[in-house]
Amino acid sequence: MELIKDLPEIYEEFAEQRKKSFLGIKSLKEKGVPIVGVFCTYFPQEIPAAMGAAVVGLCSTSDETIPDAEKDLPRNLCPLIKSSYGFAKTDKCPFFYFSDLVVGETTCDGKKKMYEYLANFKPVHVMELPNRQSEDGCTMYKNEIIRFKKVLEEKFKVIITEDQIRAAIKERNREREALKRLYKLMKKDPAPMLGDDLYKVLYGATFKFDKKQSALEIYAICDKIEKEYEEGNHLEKRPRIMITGSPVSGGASKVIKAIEDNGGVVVVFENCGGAKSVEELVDEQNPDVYEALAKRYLNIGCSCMSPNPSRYKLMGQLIEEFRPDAVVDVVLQACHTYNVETIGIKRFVTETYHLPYMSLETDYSVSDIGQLNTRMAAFLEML
Ligand code: BJ8
Repeated sequence: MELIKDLPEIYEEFAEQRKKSFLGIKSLKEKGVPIVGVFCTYFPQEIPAAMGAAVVGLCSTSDETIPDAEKDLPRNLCPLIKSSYGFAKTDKCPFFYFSDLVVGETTCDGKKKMYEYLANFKPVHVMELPNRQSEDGCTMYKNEIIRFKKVLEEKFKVIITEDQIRAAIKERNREREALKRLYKLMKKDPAPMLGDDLYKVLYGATFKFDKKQSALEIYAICDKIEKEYEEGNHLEKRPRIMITGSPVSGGASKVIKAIEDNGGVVVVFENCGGAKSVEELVDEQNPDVYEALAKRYLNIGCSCMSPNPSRYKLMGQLIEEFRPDAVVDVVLQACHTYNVETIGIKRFVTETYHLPYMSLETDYSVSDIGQLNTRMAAFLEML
């Protein structure tokens, strides 16, 4: 695929993709395509994809709807949870509006309790996610995936076959491979692009409903970046940063900006939205498609798992691959699980890898941007 546009224009188009897909989802709805709204990386996308449904990430990353949410929910709750609820309550998320079914998982306490109230606005199905990545946990999640498949079959009066699931697994794996090729380009030093631009593509791609086409586009972008890199078009040398912790989309993307406005470059996102959501493929050789899905999804290293070895494993792998100069651990305010995990992550980063580490707590507001910039400038200065 030939890309005629320049890279900055392509990045901006991906940044606009969420808004552009408002119309896309409307037209899918008019054609009778079932719409499934989701919030979390643990959601096994292949099951609804197998029946031809569109899967869409629901709005949850802006502080615009938080005052409305705080009328019902406690103020000292994670902004992601308040924002999600606020969008549903105020009907300001077009994806929520068009969703036939909203699916949540029993991840952190705040989220799973919030889903109880979300059911006042939409049909909600909650998947029971175990908190341990044990063999029993895997069997339990496999059964949950089968239960979810039955819920879809009953609700939409369809039969979902294993062959359809297998095809969906292949399609999503091809998309994952394309996204991996893109973010692995950041192993180059100096980096080929800003982390902010990389994130625009990673985030925008989740709002492309034609996954085959999306994978082709991403491969074409990779080719273009590589060609430009060979011609000497890349960033100057900058301190290389890994971001880990809570998701940094929307309001929390100010952290990426603070790093890059102060001279650093985010070369790898370990958190959801980055490698945590994409890195591991579903095993296409496993004859048991449900087990293959359960294993892949349950292996995600979110702090709601206890213990959480997958996070350390992925971080170690990414540190070795991307050679960051430091790690920034982002905690969304009142996220107890990521907050408690900071001490373990700090020890891991500083004692095992001897890298500088910073944890910071933030929300979706603009109130701490000045403070973030000051802290980041001082942190980058010492690298
Ligand atoms: S798999 S990171 S998308 S749960 S930040 S709502 S954990 S209090 S966003 Fe997440 Fe799934 Fe995990 Fe990823 Fe709770 Fe923490 Fe808020 Fe969080």
